[in-house]
Amino acid sequence: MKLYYFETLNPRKACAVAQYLRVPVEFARIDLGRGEHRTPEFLALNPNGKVPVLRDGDLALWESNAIMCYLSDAAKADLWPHDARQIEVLRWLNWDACHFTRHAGTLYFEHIIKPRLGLGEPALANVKEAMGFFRTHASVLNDHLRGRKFLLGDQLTVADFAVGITLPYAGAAKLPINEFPEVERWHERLAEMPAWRDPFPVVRAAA
Ligand SMILES: N[C@@H](CCC(=O)N[C@@H](CS)C(=O)NCC(=O)O)C(=O)O
Repeated sequence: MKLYYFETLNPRKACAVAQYLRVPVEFARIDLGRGEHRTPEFLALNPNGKVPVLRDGDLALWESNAIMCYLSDAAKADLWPHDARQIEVLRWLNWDACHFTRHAGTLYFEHIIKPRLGLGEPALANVKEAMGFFRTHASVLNDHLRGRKFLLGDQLTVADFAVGITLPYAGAAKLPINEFPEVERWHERLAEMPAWRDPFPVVRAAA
């Protein structure tokens, strides 16, 4: 299997799960800054021109959540459970895409990606709106996590990898997670995993 990634938010989920489960994937770095995601070869794998993509034989699978689930099945692991818990995981994945990481991702984009790619100053109206939504949804998450180790209780699932993915960037993205102690506690637990802290392969500079 080959995992195409860059050191950004969505590939981080796929890389973290691959590393956590020790799935023997070959990592292929697609440099977004150099437009490597717009080459005909890459667009043949993902017509959306986005990372991550997982290649397994003839399959070219895009969408980070689907990739996490595929990796869990490939490793015969339980991060994507195949019983009644799956509905609960699905609920959190959808909530995350539509609400939590949607707005946290805006703050990540405005404060981290824009300066990194030289795209100008953060758009203040976007930041203000995203900050308001972030607080609303972080409050829901905070209440849910009270008395729970992970989103589904004692069991770590792909939902934790998805919902938590902006939190390693909380400082630079200016996410006010210090207002949400249960979210902070949960994220500290995730950060105990080396695969969460350091999901990306080390890139060696060309000699
Ligand atoms: N919904 C997709 C989003 C993928 C995505 O937006 N990837 C970004 C990096 S985090 C990307 O490749 N952006 C390049 C571009 O849009 O030009 C997923 O979860 O995989």
